[in-house]
Amino acid sequence: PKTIYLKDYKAPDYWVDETQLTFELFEDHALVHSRLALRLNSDLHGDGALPALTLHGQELALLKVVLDERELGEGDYQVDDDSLSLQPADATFALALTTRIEPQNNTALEGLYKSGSMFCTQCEAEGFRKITYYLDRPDVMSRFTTTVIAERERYPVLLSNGNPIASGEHEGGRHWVSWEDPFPKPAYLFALVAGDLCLLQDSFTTMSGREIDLRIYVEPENRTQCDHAMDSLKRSMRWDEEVYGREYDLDIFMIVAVNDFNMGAMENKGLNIFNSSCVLAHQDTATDMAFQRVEAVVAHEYFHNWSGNRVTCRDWFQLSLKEGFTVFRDSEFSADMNSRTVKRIEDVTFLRANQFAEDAGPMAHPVRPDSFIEISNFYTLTVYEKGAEVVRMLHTLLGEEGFRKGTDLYFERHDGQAVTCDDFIKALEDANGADFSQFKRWYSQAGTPRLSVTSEYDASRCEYRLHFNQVCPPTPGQPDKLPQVIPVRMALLDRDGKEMTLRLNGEALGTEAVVSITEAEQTLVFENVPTCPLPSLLRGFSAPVKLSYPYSRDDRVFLAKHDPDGFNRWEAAQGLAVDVLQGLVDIHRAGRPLNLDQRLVDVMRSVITDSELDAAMVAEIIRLPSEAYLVEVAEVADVDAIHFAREWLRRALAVALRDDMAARYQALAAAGAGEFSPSASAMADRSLKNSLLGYLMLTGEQEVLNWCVRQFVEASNMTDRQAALVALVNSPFEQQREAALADFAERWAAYPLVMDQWFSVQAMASQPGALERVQKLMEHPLFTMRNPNKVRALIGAFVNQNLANFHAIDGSGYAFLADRIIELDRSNPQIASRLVTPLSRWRKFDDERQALMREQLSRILAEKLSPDVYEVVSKSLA
Ligand code: BAL
Ligand code: ZN
Repeated sequence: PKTIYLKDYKAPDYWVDETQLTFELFEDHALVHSRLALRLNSDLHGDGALPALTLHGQELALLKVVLDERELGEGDYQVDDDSLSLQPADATFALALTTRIEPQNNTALEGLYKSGSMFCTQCEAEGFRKITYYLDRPDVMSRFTTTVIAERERYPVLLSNGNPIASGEHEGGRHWVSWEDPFPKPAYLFALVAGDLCLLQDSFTTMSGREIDLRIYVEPENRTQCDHAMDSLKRSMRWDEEVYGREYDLDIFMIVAVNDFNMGAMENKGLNIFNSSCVLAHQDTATDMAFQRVEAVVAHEYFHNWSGNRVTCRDWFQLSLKEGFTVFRDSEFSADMNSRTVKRIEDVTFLRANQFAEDAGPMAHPVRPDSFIEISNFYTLTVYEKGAEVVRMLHTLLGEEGFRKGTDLYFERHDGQAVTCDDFIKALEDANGADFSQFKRWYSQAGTPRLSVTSEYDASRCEYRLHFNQVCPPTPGQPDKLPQVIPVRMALLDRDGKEMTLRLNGEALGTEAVVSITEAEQTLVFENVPTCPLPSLLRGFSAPVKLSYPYSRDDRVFLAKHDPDGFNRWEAAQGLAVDVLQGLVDIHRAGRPLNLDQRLVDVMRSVITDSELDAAMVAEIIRLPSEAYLVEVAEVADVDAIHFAREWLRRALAVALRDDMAARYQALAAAGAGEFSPSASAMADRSLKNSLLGYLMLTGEQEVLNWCVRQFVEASNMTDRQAALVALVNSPFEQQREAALADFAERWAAYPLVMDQWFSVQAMASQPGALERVQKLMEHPLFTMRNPNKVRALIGAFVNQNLANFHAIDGSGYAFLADRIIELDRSNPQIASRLVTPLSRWRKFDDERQALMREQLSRILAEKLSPDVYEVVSKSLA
């Protein structure tokens, strides 16, 4: 397969001013008629010479080509596997095409396909070329008019982008609807839906007083699970007006939920198509986490209407222009709707366990990649989450007001355009008179910088020095890195935990400051520092770096109890837990008995018994770092020792804190009994209660088992029921475990998303024998490899979240995964490619496992592969 480079970007030879599409949908195929108004790009071809027109197209049967009303014969154009070329005779011309496609046989879920009985589309990034021949690139923006024709009985609802303009009946029980989208857009934002759907309808009045018709379409059985998504949509619309001054532009905004979807959701103009897992939420069937995900994804897709649709990407190397910015926007929205600190903790935890691992692995790439084979492989944690961190740093450096001035200018300057990450930065610079030339290295350099800090206090001069050293490790294709701009939000604490006034270079900075570290080595000298302080560094995780400072465990305990900054209190407790766990891993590897550091018990007890502290914060503080994160921070990860040490510590903490945990659990259970509440504080209480239940079950006490079974049976909501199920499935109480699993499966068999949880809970259970269990579950009548959610729920959960079993030293987990990748690549390359990630991390493990993992990667590489899987596997072995 061919590698595509950013440096080779060239504007298109032709523009498509108008795109008229007519879809005739049938049970075994679809006909797509397109009529394009094309125009020479005279900026490139000012001399009037007419280059050939080459349109993208894949897996299409071309039935008809009409150039300016003249039907062309086969000798008049060239077709290959990826394109259609012909020679225009004029600088402006009309091209009409008819293609035949088979959505029913489209298992890759790209382009037009069927999900159950419904037709739907997914065009980003390059799916439109599987619908018809087109200039399928984001810098070609066109006004679309779409007519959908289908059998009325089966497909009463026919949708596309924009506003509905006409509809009517055809003979033979068929009907049609035409949609017109007045905003020029690239083909990746095209969407079509046809199905028998029911509707939840509401409205929103925009800041200028326009009434918007809001519609959520779902299959009839899901009608009662849409209220939360609708509510989230309205709050997102209001928030984008208030925080960014962005108003919605069409008269109608639609969301459609589909069961078979590769991604979470898609921001097609005016017609967002969602994975049902990101729309449906009802307390009986969805956990609080699912509620929060629905809120975040609805917001994310809505925010794309400006950051992505009105202003889009020039080319796919600029993907983070819209994704990094939009993830930043949705995370700020969620922070405003819920607890800001807890949201930040969740995001940082996720980033460090997952994106840092990507940045240290064979697929490491800059936020703006330089090259790719298959763009679908670059919808990554780096482009999305690290991209959002980069935007967050810009926000930190400019402040709220400066950032808003910058985004106002960006939207005003580039409305209706396809632009680059440089254009985004330029708008922020111009609006603020700032210079981000060095900062832009965050877009071009891959890898996670390590920021090492040391300090010294000069009592005689009352000076406190902080020395910063930044190093970014080599990544594929980038052996050497230049220093980046690292904004460090910080404070200095005295012995009472009080923030000192900061004085730097004669300037008073208040008690908290953001200092920019721009050199490889840099020293800050704080003046008038009366006593030796303890620094509180990188507050709120103000830059995506690996910070190290030689904190002792006592320092961390002090910060965990006294830092006025909530995020850094959590960070100190996490740091303590990581340190303790790393120590336990070493002790276990040395064959010595493990011992419990009472300081960790002390920190945990202090938060569990603190009823003033936000319960969600307590839940975060007592959650031990994940095995995935411990693997990430290890030089060579000993998965068995990590699993053993973490499980040992969890049990030891449960035993040591049994009475405090039990008292808090009981109090929370009593407070939460009665009417279900979806409020943030009720969610926080459930989160803590269930975390405590997980610990308490490790004591093995019959009394706790009774509490757990009672919670499972009597739960008023899925959060509590699922938490009890998880605790039972991970317990040694076999009879109760099997009974709960059977009960759950019987009760929820008709709810695919609930059954996804049932599959996941079992796939993640860490007892031995997990692989056999997963293999058996693959034969369950409700499991299918054709549904991405099912693959993620069972296979994905096992290989990503059951490290001890996946990494079994006999290599069985690796062989199982390789088989699944090979199998899935034949039907759905995007999902297959995602599954390669755990194998790609082979360098993290011991020699024996490395060899086993490489053997499976080589076995995959020997197959005939999609470009998607080929790219990840070949780069993993390079
Ligand atoms: N644009 C693909 C889905 C999303 O990031 O919103
Ligand atoms: Zn997005």
